[in-house]
Amino acid sequence: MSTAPPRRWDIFCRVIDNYGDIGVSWRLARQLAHEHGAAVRLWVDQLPVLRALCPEVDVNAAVQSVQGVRVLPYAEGADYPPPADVVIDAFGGGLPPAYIAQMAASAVKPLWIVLEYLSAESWVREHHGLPSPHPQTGLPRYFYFPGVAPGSGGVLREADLLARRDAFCATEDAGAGVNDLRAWWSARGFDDVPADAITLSLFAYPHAPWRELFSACEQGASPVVAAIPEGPLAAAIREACRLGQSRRVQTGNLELRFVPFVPQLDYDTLLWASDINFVRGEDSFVRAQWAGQPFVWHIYSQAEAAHEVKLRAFLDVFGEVLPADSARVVRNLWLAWNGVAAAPPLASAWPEFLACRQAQRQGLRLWREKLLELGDLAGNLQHFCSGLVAKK
Ligand code: TRH
Repeated sequence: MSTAPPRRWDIFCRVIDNYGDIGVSWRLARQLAHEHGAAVRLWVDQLPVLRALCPEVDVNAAVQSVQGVRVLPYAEGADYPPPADVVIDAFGGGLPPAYIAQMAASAVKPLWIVLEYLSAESWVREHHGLPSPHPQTGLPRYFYFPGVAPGSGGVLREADLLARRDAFCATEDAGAGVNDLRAWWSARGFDDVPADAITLSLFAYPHAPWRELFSACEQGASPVVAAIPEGPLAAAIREACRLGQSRRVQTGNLELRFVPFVPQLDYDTLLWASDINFVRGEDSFVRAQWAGQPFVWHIYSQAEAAHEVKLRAFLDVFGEVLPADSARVVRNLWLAWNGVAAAPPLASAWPEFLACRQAQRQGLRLWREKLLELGDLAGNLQHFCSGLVAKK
């Protein structure tokens, strides 16, 4: 019987769309390698998508080591080396049949973990960690659910994340960080942000009701500066407003700044430096929670409006750390931003949201404590797998 924690990990990621699948897989891979001394291979089917998050990646390399992780191509018909101790099937995208055959032929069967999507729904507690042996081979397979409530796998958080975030925000509060912010904007070719402006980072899917948001900001009492990362939303705004390739546009009290899509390691800084963060999908949504600034989630749409159930489930648990009135205001804006039928108009939800930013920041400090109590996803996963290996 072996009790040593599993050291060799294979993570298989098929990019369905956008950046979330690889965003989570890459973050997990790095953390397992850096903080748990694991030998990690990340198998990914779309290297250019990983490259957007990590510019060091060579899209033409068959095998490469990047930030302590071996990155390899995930291809259906390819040959695979002997499997690792733990195999992560990211978001249930599936494993290549040739690799499964190798797993089945191994003397010591690897652990197969299906890493699921994050959800705050209560059923997660009953399904998290359950065994579900692979029907064709009988290989041991388990479902693992990230989550924000006890009984789930928690969310990803690097060991030094909060110290880095707190150091950045402390210098901001003391005024010293102004230089960092100035440098951030000037490195991207922009003037400094006016001192009285509310800054937004705006990462959302193109179908978000951005016109309503912009119109509320244009007419608002305070100047607003919105940083919009290049991508489908920026393209949709440019096209609809006939902005051509302009990088900066002033309209009423709103200034739009189109900023480059930054490497994943830099994205946190944008969140920390913004007064309000609009985020989407899964990974940016989690990073906004750790950033601790008021945020608005544009959830990934699913068939039959399944995402609305997920959205409301999160709002229910998140609302517990907010005063009742602020919880109502946050819910209203999030439902409006997600186009939920019968949501109040964004025009009225937005100023109310702005007015309770302080209460939201306080609530987010409590939220952070709650998330910390869950441990972090990579550490929890390591612990879970070590336990299973010890039982073998
Ligand atoms: O890109 P997303 O919408 O990704 C996904 C996928 O669509 C997936 O199929 C879906 O199931 C899932 O959402 C729920 O959103 P997400 O998860 O926030 O991923 C974005 C990643 O991009 C995240 O790791 C942060 C990173 N990022 C940068 O590195 N630089 C940037 O400038 C920005 C804006 C984001």
